[in-house]
Amino acid sequence: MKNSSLFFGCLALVVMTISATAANLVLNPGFETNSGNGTDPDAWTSDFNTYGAFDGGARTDAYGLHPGASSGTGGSYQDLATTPGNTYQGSLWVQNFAGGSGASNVRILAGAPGSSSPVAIDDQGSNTSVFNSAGLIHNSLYSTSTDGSWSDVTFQFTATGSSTLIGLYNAYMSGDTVHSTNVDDVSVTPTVGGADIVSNGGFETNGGNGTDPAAWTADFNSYGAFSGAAQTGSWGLHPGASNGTGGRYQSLTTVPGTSYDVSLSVQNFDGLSGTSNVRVLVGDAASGIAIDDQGNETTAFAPAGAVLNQLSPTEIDGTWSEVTFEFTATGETTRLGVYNAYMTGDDVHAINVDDVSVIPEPGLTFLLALSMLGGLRRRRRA
Ligand SMILES: [Ca+2]
Ligand SMILES: [Ca+2]
Repeated sequence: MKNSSLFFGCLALVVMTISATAANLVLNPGFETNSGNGTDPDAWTSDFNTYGAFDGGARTDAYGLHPGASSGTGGSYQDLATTPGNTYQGSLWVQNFAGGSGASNVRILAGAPGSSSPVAIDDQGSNTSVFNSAGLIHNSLYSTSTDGSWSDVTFQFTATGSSTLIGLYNAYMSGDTVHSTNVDDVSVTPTVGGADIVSNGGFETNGGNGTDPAAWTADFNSYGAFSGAAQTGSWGLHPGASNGTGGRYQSLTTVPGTSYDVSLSVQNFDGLSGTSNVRVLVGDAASGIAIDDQGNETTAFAPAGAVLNQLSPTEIDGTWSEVTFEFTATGETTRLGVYNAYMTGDDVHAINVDDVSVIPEPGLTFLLALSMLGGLRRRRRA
């Protein structure tokens, strides 16, 4: 008995170790293998105007990537082996060049290559020569820390092909002051917990502008699918209508007690400058939660059943930003709602949403593995 306990203990440890150290798909992720300053780091290819390996851009060890040259937009990419339908978690560290203070931006792209419909990297008219908007599965812009320190940025995507390009760019955005960045320690790992449980999270399946996107139901005052709201693909969601509060929801199949990561990308309508707010609700079907501070309430969620009720942690502005939340499911069905929230003091009061995902956290794998081991152990004892 003692031996078998030891055996199952070791097996559990092995399962947990495998889960905790999912392989990084990125080759030369720390840019340490290169031929010196200003060269392409091994496994990375210049898209346009990239400086390359830089010994002044290291967060760890000796080298980092300086993705744009001469304080201009530019960057590098590499091809990752992926499994269609699987979700991936990405991370990288960014800093202003020379630790300078002020604002800079880094753009992250993932998707398939193509020469038509190029994707904009900055707001100055620079386009990638590698990524095609039709095959794009991730597009996000991140601000560096304005005090010049390194900060960790994370992103997610669901692969659509057996190979996925990932591109990292310095993006010269109007209003920035530094326009020059370093990048180091890139990782992309398969999400151990499982696949995205949101249906039509990219809103690509719909009947045209102003219609219900497939799988999404209007709660109240929702415009619906909108071709002007795409971060990736051709469509997004305009959750409210006429600059007013409103939104949509769908039902997810969940496992009670399991934690889920919610991610969505949000931007002001028409890329307008100024502030807006998004509210994300997760919970049971019923009515009565306030969406804004104007007296508008959902008819689709119950106050007592809400396991998540949050305004965006920061106000939305004219650029796409990723908003992330976490919740623990309490039932086998969980509603997810996304709303434009008209808050007093905001300027724009209208948002677009795209790329909504809900992914079970890796803990699920541990629990399933451990409960399977528990079952095995009970059978051996019987
Ligand atoms: Ca490094
Ligand atoms: Ca989309």
